[in-house]
Amino acid sequence: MANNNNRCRTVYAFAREMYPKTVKGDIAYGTAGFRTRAIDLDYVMYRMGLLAVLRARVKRAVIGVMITASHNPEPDNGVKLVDPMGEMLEQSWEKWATKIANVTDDKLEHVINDIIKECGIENMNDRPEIVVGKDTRPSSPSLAKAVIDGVLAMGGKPIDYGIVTTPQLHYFVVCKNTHRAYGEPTEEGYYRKLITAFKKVRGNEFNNGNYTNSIMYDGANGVGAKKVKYLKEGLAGSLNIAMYNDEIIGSGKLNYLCGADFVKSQQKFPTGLPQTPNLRCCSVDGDADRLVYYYLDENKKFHLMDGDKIATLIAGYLKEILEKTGLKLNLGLVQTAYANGASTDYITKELKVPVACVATGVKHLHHKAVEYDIGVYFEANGHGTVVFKQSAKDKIKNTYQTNNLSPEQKDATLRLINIIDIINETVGDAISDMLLVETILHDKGWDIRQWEAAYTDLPNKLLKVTVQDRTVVTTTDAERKCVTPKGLQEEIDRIVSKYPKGRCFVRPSGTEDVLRVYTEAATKEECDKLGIEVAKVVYDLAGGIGNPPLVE
Ligand code: 16G
Ligand code: MG
Repeated sequence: MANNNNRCRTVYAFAREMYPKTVKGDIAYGTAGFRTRAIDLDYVMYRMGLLAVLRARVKRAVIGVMITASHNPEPDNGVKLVDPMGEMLEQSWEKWATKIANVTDDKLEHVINDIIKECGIENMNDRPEIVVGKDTRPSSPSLAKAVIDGVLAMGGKPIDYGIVTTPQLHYFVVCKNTHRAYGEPTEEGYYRKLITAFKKVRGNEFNNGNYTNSIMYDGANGVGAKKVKYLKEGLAGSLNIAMYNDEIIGSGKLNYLCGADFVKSQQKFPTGLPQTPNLRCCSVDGDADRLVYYYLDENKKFHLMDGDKIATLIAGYLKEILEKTGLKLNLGLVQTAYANGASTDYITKELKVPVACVATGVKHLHHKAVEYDIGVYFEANGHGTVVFKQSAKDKIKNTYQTNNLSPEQKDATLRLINIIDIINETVGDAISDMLLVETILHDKGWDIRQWEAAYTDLPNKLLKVTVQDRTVVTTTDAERKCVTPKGLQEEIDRIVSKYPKGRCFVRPSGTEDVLRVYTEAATKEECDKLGIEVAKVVYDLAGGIGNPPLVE
């Protein structure tokens, strides 16, 4: 205990001298960690360094800390903690994260002691490794130093990976915790794993049918641009990646008029890419964990292939491959309420893959997906991956070793084995997802229009309503129904029933101080009308402030 006291005093002295709490109010733990203006984050970062070491001691494993504000503007920043198997910090610890981030400097020691006591941490003398990564924001280096100082003050061993994508950081954490069974915990190891598997599946025929091996890539002027350069070299022509929006550090252009979030939320072609018709284009976000595809047709009309389209492509393909292998493994798709109704219909009715719906946020999707032998999960915004149970992977590998497979079965099983290595199972990964989509399109011999033709999205709209207090809205049924305020859901149901194929839900944002209103209907006009009608009711019943609802 004496040692603990010394440790806490070091932590406190450091906090007071270097990272005093500069913001009076509290910062809230959002959907995926803390995120706000970078200038307000020094002390939060230091404290997350402290917390990461405590978490590592409890889990007796390596923990990750990623500094990024993803698709948000360049002056913002944020931090997320990565648990031992690549998951987001366990939800039960969000309360500790919130407490330690918001306590005054003089009480920091108490919170640390509370965590030590409640979690039964006995050994404060070991040096658990904490893996730290950051995106390309100009504020990231000094914030990373704050995290590292926190780790050191608490007696941990920081491993600084410098600028990496969020999914690379998750990968490093899992590699370390599986003692390299998942892969080499280095950037080279990451590229090698993905590229080797990709090239094996692609073989020597780089083109196939209507598929051509060239893609336009929008790097959002961020880490996704920087990292794809290495990938591109390794792919050596098997896939030609034409880079756009690759001004990396300090250009002020991060996510500006480009990137996956811009393309998806504005439903617009990004700046900087050639507007040649029918070219297959893709965009990643500011930390390269989201991916969307799109193209312009001959009439310059924009066509989007979002997370739902990617999810259905992958789930449908995995189902086909599984059938060819003859393996009996259960495959499921996890979506959120944002998934377009047409995608859910298509996947359940045509592809006959079971679908589960969970609340927004990767932590919820990932959690559900691991229940299946093979779980595909995607948010409509382009964040997702595939996870395989260890028993499923073993079964696939063992089957490949048996002698009683037909040539077709053998071929499909080997393909599946390689596909597992293209996928970053640790979290949604734009780069790995892109390689997977390219692999599937290549195998099917499809151009982007053939992919798009699988089903047609229902027109949809996302509106924001600003209210006094967004916590007045609470939801149930994976955010598809409002519980409070009283009467709101009845009003929504009444309005929705007037619109053919109408669907709508309202939820408080986890990252912004607003309510979100999502609507879908048979035509664009009806969808827009439905959105405004519901937004007005929300404004009235949930305490709207400022101007009545505006289209986002
Ligand atoms: C976070 C989530 C993202 C989700 C978004 C919703 C992670 C890694 N990121 O960015 O998945 O779609 O929040 O934001 O979980 P909202 O709550 O403001 O609508
Ligand atoms: Mg992101």
